[in-house]
Amino acid sequence: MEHGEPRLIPSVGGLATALRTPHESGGGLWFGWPGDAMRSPDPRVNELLERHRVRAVPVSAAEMDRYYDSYSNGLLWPLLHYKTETQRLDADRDFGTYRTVNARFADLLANEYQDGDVIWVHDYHLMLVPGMLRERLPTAKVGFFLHVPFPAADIFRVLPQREEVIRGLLGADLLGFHTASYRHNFALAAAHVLGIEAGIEALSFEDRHVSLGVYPIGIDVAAFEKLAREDKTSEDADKIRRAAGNRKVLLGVDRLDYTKGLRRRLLAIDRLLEREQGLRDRIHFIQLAVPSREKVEAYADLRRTVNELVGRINAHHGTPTHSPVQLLYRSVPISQLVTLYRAADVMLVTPTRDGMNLVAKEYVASRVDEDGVLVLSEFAGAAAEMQEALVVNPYDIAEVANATKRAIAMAPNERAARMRALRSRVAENDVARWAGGFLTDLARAASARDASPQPRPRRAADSDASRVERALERARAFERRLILLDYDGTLVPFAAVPELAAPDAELLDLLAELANVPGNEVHLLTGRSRPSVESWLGHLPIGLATEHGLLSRTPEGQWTSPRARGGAWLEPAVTLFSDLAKRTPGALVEVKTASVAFHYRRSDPLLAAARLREARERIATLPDAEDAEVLDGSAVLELRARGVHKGLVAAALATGYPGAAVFAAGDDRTDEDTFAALPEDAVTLRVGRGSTLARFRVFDSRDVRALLRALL
Ligand code: ADQ
Repeated sequence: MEHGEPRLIPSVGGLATALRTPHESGGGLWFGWPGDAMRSPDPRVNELLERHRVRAVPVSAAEMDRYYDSYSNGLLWPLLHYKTETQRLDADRDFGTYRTVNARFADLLANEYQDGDVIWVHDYHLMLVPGMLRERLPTAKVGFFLHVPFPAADIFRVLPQREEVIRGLLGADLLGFHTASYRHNFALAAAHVLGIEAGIEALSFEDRHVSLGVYPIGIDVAAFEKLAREDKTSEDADKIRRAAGNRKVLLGVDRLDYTKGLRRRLLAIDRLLEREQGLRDRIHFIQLAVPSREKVEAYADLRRTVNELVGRINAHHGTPTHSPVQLLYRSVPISQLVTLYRAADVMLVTPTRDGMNLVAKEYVASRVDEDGVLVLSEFAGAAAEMQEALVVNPYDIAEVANATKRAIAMAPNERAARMRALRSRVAENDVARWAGGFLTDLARAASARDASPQPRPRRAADSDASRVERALERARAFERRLILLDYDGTLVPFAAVPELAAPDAELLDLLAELANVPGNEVHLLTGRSRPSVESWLGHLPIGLATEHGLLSRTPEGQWTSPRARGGAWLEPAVTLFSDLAKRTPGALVEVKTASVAFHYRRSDPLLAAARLREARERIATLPDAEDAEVLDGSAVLELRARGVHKGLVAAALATGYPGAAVFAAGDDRTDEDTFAALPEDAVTLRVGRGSTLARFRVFDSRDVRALLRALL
């Protein structure tokens, strides 16, 4: 607002610049929180936002405390930067608000979505949005880019909401990271948390393919070069140098954040000046720090320590006419920033962790004179592309001090050689290339999904309880009802050990009552083998289809002969799986009549992935391998006789009981075969998450039981 007239000031940040062109030429919309502008009663503010195709997502001040300061910046940010000890202790309780705000973004996006649109979600504040969009818009092209590091799986596992967060991210078609190691960390964390197979460039999850890509963000190189070449910039840079006397100018430019390594950087300067007293009057270190996230406690603490350190260094190493460190708490316009970059003999970029770090790239882009030395932390994503810098471990204070000394003394020809190499790489991978690369891959990932055969379009299953109840009421009005039920995860919750998932008295009564209603026929369709199912439920007048329908029993208790036999492949497959399990801690093998399964939920994901690759190769060489098929389940690889699945049983039961209303419930991939085989008007129910062919969705087995009771 200036003189009462609202103005929109374009952000100079790399992201905003990168997306300006696709935004303007492609008719895009920005969705975001516009800060205080939202509270302005001035209608012109809205007009202005509208004109620039910005959609404001409202977030109240109270929500901002919980969503942004607490959960996002007090809990996620430190975790993603390996600073678990800095996490706000009780921020986990603000996850509800994080979810609410994420859902608001998803709702507003879904409202404005048009067929063919591409949605690109950015950063750790919005990690649930891709999954929420997938539920609302099953066929939308959704990409997600993480601007910060993705930490090692053992650190990520600390997050109480890890599963919901990973599921949220996996709603995307393409997930982008700055470096190959972040991508790798993510793939392993996802494999670990969800018990899915680890992959490097893609993960398969709930029948979908999620691509994982590496896109190191760049900067608007041309803009920095242009500013750097202006006469005024050179003149001002000279002024800074003159003011510094004959001293070497060292520079640090950071947000005031504990991940940026400011404290250790200052300690390194302190160490250097202590050891090399001759340097005391020969360096001038300018540290620019923009205050940020001041409501988060850890940031106030940081400011205090930084002040103390600077005071100590200047008190110990200063002279009556010179203080070695000059600390400025402020943000400066980009032209001044470039001037400083041009003036700095040595640029210190030493974060303890940083997704990328754009300052390193901005410094290099501004050095059109091919001079200057960059000291760069190996824990900044930028180090993956900028090996010609003096790369240091920021935790090793002596090493940083040495590198700084080396930078100060470096010969001009070495400086120029290193800088030229850095400049050409930064110029090549600028921000336009970053955005273009991501969007091209996203289009490819999403069209691969559209092209893959899908028997019936997936729909967003309806979780409105009253609509399920109405559908059941209609079913009740029929004279005959066919009820098909999965067992584990549908009628009972998962147990630690399969043998512990025995039916409770309430369930036994419910099934008996259902089966005794005239016109009802109840069948259990399960992957379990005959003995356990028979011992638990054999006394009830219900049908039992075990091993996914290989062996069935009529409600009257008549077992039919198996639909298929094990074949010559079975025995060697058991030997193969047992051999793999022996070499895979935590894995176990389950042998059934005509199938064998390798369970790896409790194994190391990377090891399991290697074993699965080996398993697939060796399965192909088994005798009569073509009679068997591989089924990828949740943390289980099963090899079974080809052509046996719940869908066959479901279809046979439906034709064998004509004119009946059909009700079916299940919770995993194998139940999708059931849903696919049933007529459109069947009341199909998916328990839990995941894309599904079912019409309705409920949360857990308690909901299923309640609905079955309603059927009585
Ligand atoms: P940030 O943590 O904000 O970004 P960074 O990449 O260094 O970190 O970007 C900071 C930006 O702010 C730079 O463009 C810099 O010029 C500017 N800036 C810093 N101090 C300034 C000052 N005093 N005055 C003016 N401008 C200043 C997050 C991740 C990074 C990742 C980016 C982009 O934490 O790792 O590189 O997103 O993906």
